[in-house]
Amino acid sequence: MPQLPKYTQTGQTITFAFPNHDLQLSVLTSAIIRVFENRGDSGQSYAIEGKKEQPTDFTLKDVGDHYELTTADLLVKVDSDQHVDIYDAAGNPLAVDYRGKRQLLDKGVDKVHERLVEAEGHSVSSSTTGADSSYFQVVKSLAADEHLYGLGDKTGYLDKRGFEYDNWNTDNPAPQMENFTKLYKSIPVMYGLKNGHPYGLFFDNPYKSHFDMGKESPNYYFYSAVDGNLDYYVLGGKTLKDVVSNYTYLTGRVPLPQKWTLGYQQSRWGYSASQQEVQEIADGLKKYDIPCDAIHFDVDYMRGYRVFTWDKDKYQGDPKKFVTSLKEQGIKAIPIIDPGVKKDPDYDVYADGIKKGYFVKSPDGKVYINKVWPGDSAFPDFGRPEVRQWWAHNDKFLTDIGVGGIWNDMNEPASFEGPIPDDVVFSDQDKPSTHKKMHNVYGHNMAKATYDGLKKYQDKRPYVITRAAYAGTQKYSTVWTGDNRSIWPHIQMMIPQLCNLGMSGFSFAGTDIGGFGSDTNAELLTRWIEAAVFSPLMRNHAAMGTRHQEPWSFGEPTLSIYRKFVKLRYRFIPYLYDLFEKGTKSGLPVMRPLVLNYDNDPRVRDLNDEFMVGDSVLVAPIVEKSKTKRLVYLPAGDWVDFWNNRQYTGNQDIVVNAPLDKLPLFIKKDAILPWGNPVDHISDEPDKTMTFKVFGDQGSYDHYQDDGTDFKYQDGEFNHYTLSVNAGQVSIQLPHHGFNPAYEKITVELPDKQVVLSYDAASNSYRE
Ligand code: MIG
Repeated sequence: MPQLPKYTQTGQTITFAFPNHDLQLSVLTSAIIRVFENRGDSGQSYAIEGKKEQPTDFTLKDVGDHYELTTADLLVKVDSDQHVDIYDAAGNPLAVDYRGKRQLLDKGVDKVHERLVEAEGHSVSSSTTGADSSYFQVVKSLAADEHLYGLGDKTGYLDKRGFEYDNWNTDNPAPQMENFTKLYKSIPVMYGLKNGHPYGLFFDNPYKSHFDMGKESPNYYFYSAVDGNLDYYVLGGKTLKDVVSNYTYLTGRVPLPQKWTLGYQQSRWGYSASQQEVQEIADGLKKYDIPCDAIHFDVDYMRGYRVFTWDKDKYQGDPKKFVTSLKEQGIKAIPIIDPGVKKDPDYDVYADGIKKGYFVKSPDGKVYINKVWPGDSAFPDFGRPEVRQWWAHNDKFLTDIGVGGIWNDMNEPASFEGPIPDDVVFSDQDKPSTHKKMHNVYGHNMAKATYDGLKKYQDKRPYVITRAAYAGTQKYSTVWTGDNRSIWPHIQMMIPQLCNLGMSGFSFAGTDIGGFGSDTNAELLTRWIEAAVFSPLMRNHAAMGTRHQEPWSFGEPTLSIYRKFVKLRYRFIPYLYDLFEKGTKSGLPVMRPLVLNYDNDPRVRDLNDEFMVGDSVLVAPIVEKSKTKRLVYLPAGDWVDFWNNRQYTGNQDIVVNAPLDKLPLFIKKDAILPWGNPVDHISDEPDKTMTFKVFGDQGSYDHYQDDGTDFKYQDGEFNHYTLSVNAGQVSIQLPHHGFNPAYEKITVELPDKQVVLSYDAASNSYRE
């Protein structure tokens, strides 16, 4: 056994002098430790902004054959072979380096057979060919009882164990199934529940990377990257919630959205080719009594797919007039913006970008051109702060028209004429770098630029929706999961996908309701609107050329059921808004897997067809064709059936009938939920009244209210209400009253009675 390396300490960073590379451990907090090995890459993190290190007590001891670094939450052991082993404070192993040799999936095939197999269209797996030219890898032991979560938007199931994934933002229109290793986002955070003990690892490296989550072997999982530094953060905490909270402390939390963004949104690729069609959709929503807050404008509204243009010919010469009229009808316009700028010297955005040198270039110095929607296009160099500012400035074109937000697509970046070569010159802030390094943060930087533009020119909480993202993009943007299909496996996938996105920091996420590609059908659309009624982003969107899937497309009973659930959504918006507000402080997602709330319960560790909304609402949608009843697992505690108030004790499976118009929905006993007024659109006018439903005869609840649009809440312009119910007695306080008017009247619905309280200015509280 070689000798332990020498070390030096600077502040909370210990540097161990190993022969090849120094290894650094930095204590950021008692539950966040950075493991860093400089392998020559420079530059700053895109995921982490600002100083995250807090003064933290820790000790470092030489215990003979290894060092031990101890904080209040974590114990890290470093030995002379450069193993890094992580334990919790009680000494339970969390992430311990694997000592054995990797066991490749098979012994490989010879070159001749490999070519034949590939000629038939099969791909030979990377570990077989050795094509996985890993620059470094981190291999950690798997326990028999270990479950793995996170990784953002990947396909498949809640528990990632047994699968492999790549981080290389990719637009692949094929049906996304569990064998897909990559989608549009790269969010390299993973969580483990090892023998019931939670932890997380965040690998902050934007280069292409790979996670094998115990597919190759049940004995280990590994992470590898093709370049960059070894740079990962160990995340501890007593519960899985603590660990998620620590991850979002590090990479940032979803900011408070505008309230209307939680409303229903209607979209279809094709609507925006004519003002008349968009108006027909708005009329349909009104006629069929479907509450709605936004219509999305896909690529067709532009002039020849030129970003930051609006084809006036399609909008009676005046898009602003139409957007204003839509707003008066209660509906915001959300236009799409792609990164590709049409190569056209007569087009000002292109000409300006060329003049200023803002597009990425081939190594020979010429502007790099690939094809996207507008045909030959140039790609803004979003890694540069100056280019982001320029892009943000272009947003003014849209904010002047009066849009409600901006939808960013194709920002992986996608390209139609082959992939962008690795060596195309993209900037890393102000330094020339490569596509190889900047690919996975391209969408992140575009979303950040869009956020900055909206903030500057709208003075509202920016509403950005992006398809591509990196860890940390949640600070700037909502996400949707891209091009799913109208197939049952994709309504099923929605649950684990949104739950893992939530655990990966992306609380504000949604899927295309009804399915994007392929033709939907009445039953699928119905089940989808039910399953998505709590989806943080609630948007029906479909591809051009597919069967129409507006709520009224299938007649009855689809329309009535659809309406019932959209109306239910609006009742729940104050609860969702409260959860978003709480999430700005806790970093916990709105929509969550049961394991996040009940990490001690082995039954929920790979539960793919149920989820929770906050701590109080349990949803068990039907996600299979022709099914009208299902098993619902209720975790510990007592539960109330939302539809009939029947009570159940938890820790058991129950059989629930769910005919086509029913979503199995359970509320935790003694929970209190705010209950929004029935509205067609979320109004900018403050609510004068509010209702709370009590699912028991006791309980307490914290409720938040502000103007729902701008940043004044940051100067204290918000109200914080606390409700408590004891043996049927209601009391409501207003511990923070900074927004006016506070509710004039509050109705509290108990199981057997209704209590109405009015605001009393003298005591600044509510009285019967
Ligand atoms: O190449 O703008 O995921 O939502 O409707 C397709 C057209 C480009 C992909 C997006 C989808 C959008 C579509 N876009």
